[in-house]
Amino acid sequence: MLTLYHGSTSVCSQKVRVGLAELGLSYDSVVLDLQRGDQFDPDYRKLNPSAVVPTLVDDGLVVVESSLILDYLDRKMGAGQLSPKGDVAEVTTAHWMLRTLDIHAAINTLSFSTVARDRIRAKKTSEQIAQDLERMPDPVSRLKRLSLLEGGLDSVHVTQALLILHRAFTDMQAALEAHDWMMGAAFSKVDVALIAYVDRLDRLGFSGLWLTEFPAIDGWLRAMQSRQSYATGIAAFADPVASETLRQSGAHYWLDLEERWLKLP
Ligand SMILES: N[C@@H](CCC(=O)N[C@@H](CS)C(=O)NCC(=O)O)C(=O)O
Repeated sequence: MLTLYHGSTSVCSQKVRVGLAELGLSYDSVVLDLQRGDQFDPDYRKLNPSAVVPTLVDDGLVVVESSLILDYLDRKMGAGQLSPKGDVAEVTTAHWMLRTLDIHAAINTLSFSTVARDRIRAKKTSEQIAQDLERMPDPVSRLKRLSLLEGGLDSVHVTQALLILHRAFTDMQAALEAHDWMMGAAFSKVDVALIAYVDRLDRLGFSGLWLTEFPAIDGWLRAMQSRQSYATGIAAFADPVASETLRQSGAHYWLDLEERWLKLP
C-alpha cells in the first residue's frame, strides 16, 4: 500500500497527487500542516531528513523528491505509460525532471518574496520567525528564506528565479508550439511534473509572465486544468477563501514583478 505524506497546497505535493490520479492509484494520505511545522516532527524527519514534503512510502520503501516519486510510480505501477520512449525523448524527459528542482526553487522564491512573506510577517513576531528559521535543517535554505523575508522582491534570489522561469518558459513555448503536450502528442510525466508550478503562478495572478511572450503555455495550462487529475490532485485541496486571498495578495505585486521580468537580460 502506498502512503503519501503531503501538504494540501504544497506545489510538489500537488504534482504527485496529479500523478497518482493520472495513474489511477489509491493511497493512504497523511497531510502535514507546513505552517504549523509538522514537517519538523522527529518521526517525519526519519523519513525525510530535509523536513520537506512530499514523501512516498511504498511497502517500507521511502521515496523523496516529487519528480523522483512520479518517476517511481510510473515505472513501478504505471508500466511506464507516462514515460516517453526513445533516446531523445528519454534524455529530454530526464532533463525536464531535473529542471523541476530549479523551477521549484523559483516558485518558492516568488511565493516567499510576496504573499507568503506578507502572511508570515502579519501572523508571526520576529522571534517566532527566527525560531521557524532555526528549525530549517539546511543552512543555505535558511539564509535564502531570511533574504526573501527581509528583502521581498529586492532579494537577489528573485532575479535568479525570474531567469530560471524565463528559460523554462522559452523551452516550454517551443515544445508546446509544436504539439499539444510537452513531449509530443502523448500526455507524459513532464506535463505532470510542471503543472503545479505554472498553476501556482496562475493562482498568484502572475499569468502575465507568459500570456504575451509564451502564449502556448496558456493553452497547455487550461488543458491541464480541465483534466480530472487536476480536479483530484489540486483543485480538491484548494480552499476557495484562501485561493481568493492568494490571488488578491499576488495582485499587489504584479506590476513590480512585471517590471523586473521585462528588464531581464
Ligand atoms: N525538491 C523537493 C522540494 C520539496 C519542498 O521544498 N517542499 C516544500 C513544499 S512544496 C516544503 O515541504 N516546505 C517546507 C518548509 O519550507 O518548511 C521536491 O520536489 O520534493
